[in-house]
Amino acid sequence: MSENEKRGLFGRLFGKAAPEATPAVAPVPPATEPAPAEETVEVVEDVAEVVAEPAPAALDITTSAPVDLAPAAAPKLSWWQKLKSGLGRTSSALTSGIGAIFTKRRLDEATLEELEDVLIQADLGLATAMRITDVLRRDRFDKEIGDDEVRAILASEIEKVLAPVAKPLVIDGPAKPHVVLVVGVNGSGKTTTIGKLAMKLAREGKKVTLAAGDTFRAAAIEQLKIWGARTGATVIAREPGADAAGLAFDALVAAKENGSDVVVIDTAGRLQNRTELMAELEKIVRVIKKNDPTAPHDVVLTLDATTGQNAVTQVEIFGRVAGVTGLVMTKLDGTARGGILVAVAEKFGLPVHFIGVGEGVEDLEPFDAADFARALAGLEH
Ligand SMILES: Nc1nc2c(ncn2[C@@H]2O[C@H](COP(=O)(O)OP(=O)(O)O)[C@@H](O)[C@H]2O)c(=O)[nH]1
Ligand SMILES: [Mg+2]
Repeated sequence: MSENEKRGLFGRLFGKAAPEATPAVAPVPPATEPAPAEETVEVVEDVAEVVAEPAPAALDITTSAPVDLAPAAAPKLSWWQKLKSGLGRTSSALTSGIGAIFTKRRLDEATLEELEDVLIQADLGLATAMRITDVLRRDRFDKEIGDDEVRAILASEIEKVLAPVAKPLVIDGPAKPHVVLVVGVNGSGKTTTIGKLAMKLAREGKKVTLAAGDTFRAAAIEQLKIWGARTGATVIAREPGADAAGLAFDALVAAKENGSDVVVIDTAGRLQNRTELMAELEKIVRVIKKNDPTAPHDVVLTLDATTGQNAVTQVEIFGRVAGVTGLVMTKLDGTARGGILVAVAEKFGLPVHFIGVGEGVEDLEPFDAADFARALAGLEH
C-alpha cells in the first residue's frame, strides 16, 4: 500500500468514519448443503486411468460475458477499521492484561511471567511470548516501564516475526497457465478467497479459469460459478460427486486451450476422514503434474482466524498432504483470534499472501506485517 493510500485510510479512519459496513457487492452464499455420503464418491487410484478417462459430456464450461471490473466505490469501513475491529477482542485482552501488570513499577521476573501468560492467552505462541519477554528482560530489567511502552515493544517484536512472511502471491512466472491449488478445511473461506482473488487477477488484465474441485457439494459448485460470473472467469465444473482430480485435469486442458494466465483450483476440505482427504489431494497434485510437471506453482492454505490454535494442526496436515506454499488468513474482521497468525508465522515461516477482512469481493488485502502488529497491540495506524 502506498503512503498516499495509507494517508487516505487514515483520513477515512479518523475523519468521517461511518459506523456500519455496507458491502458494495452482496456476498456469495456459501455452500451450506450437507455433504453427500462419502462412499458415493468414486475413488480412482490409478492416475493413468484418470488421465485416460474420456472427457465426459457432463463437463461444464461456463464462460461469462465481460463484467465491469472497476473497483466499487470506497467502502464505508476501511480495511484497517475492519482489521482493527476484528482483532479488537485480542487487542483489548492484550491491552487490559498489560495495563493490569505494568503500572509504572520496576520490571521484575514475576512481572515478566505474568506478561508471558497474557501473551500466550492471546494465541501468540510460546516462542513469540518468550521472545518478547526476553527483549524486555534484556533492555528494561529493574527499570520502570509503563504499559504503553510495553505495547510499543510488543508491536515491534510482532512485526519482526511477521515481516519475513509477508510475501505477495506472485503470478508472473514463466508458467502459462500458472496453477494455484487452494486447500483448507470446510468453511475456512477457500471459495470466497478464490472469488476475491479472481477479481484481483482480472483487474490486472489476467485471464482466469476456475476449477470447481469441491465436487462433493452441488452448492459449492454453484457458489464458484457465481464468482465466475461476477469476475468474468471461466468456470470448469462437473456434476456433483465427480472425481476431483479428473476435474482438475480437465481444467488445465481447458485453460491451455482458452489461453488462461492462471488456473485456480478449488477443493473439498473434509477433515473428518483424513485418509480420504489425503488420498484425494495427493491425487489432484499427481494429476496436475501429469499436465505440467512444474505445477501446482502455488498451494495456498486458507486459515479461519476465528479458530485459534487449531490453525497450527491444519498447517501441519495440509502441509504434509498438499505441500502448502503459502497462507491466506480469512475472517480477520470477525471475532478473530488473530494472535494465531503470529504463532503460525513463527512456527512454520510460510509466506502469508493475503488476509480476508469480510465476505465482499473487495475484502482481500495483501498482508502487511506492520499494520497487523499495530492492530493486534491496540495501537493506531
Ligand atoms: N467475515 C468474513 N467471512 C468470510 C471471509 N471469508 C469467507 N467468509 C465466509 O465464510 C463462509 C465460508 O466460506 P467459503 O468460501 O464457502 O469456505 P470454504 O468451505 O472453505 O470454501 C462463507 O459464509 C463466507 O462468506 C472473511 O474474510 N470474512
Ligand atoms: Mg468452498
